[in-house]
Amino acid sequence: MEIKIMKNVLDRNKNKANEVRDLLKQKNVLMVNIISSPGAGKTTLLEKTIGNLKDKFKIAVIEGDISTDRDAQRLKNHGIPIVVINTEGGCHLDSHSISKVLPEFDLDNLDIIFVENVGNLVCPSHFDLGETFKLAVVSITEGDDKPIKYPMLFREARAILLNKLDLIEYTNFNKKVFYNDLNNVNGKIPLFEVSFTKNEGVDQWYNWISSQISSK
Ligand SMILES: Nc1nc2c(ncn2[C@@H]2O[C@H](COP(=O)(O)OP(=O)(O)O)[C@@H](O)[C@H]2O)c(=O)[nH]1
Ligand SMILES: [Mg+2]
Ligand SMILES: [Zn+2]
Repeated sequence: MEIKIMKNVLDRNKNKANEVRDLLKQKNVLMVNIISSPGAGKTTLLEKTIGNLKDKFKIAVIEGDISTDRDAQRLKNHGIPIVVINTEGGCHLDSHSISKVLPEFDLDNLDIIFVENVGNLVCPSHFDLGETFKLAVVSITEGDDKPIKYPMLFREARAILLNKLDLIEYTNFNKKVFYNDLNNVNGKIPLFEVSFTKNEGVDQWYNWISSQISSK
């Protein structure tokens, strides 16, 4: 019985997600669902990426936050449209909440919407938001075992950012182990090794995301 209830929830979420995806396709807007554990660097990624791309593309952000608007505050200097979805403790965003906030944006005047999902490696991977693709962010300080422990995200994502490379010498992060596990889960996925705070490795990421927007 419980299994059936869970399935109904996911089915309803999927149906709404397909509506969202159809609308965004019709409006020619890309939506990127950013998933990571808390603190991997999603908001930092957005601060830097918006700063780099905002002269070229029209960008908006949906901030999923459990109880504050702190991440949105960090982004507001960029002068782009931002909507906060406060999940009131909920550990993931779903397609219904995305569908509800989309009317806040002028979709005819946007190229891309970045969605910062709630920091959590588990259920955000299961809830389709109607995004064009998922982006996984992992960081050196979390350890090298995330692809093997949370394979769903790494299977579903279109690209991975491995952030905080500047800290690798202070940790026991083993790149060989990380890449070997990742290869078993998803061998073909593009991956960018970066340090967003030190602006290292970021140009390849900016080029890749720009090409995704340009070819939408
Ligand atoms: N050393 C280092 N710290 C980083 C890097 N990227 C983010 N941080 C820090 O990690 C913390 C969490 O980052 P944040 O972007 O808020 O993560 P989020 O919870 O995924 O949105 C902040 O103190 C950031 O300054 C990085 O490349 N190197
Ligand atoms: Mg954040
Ligand atoms: Zn959840």
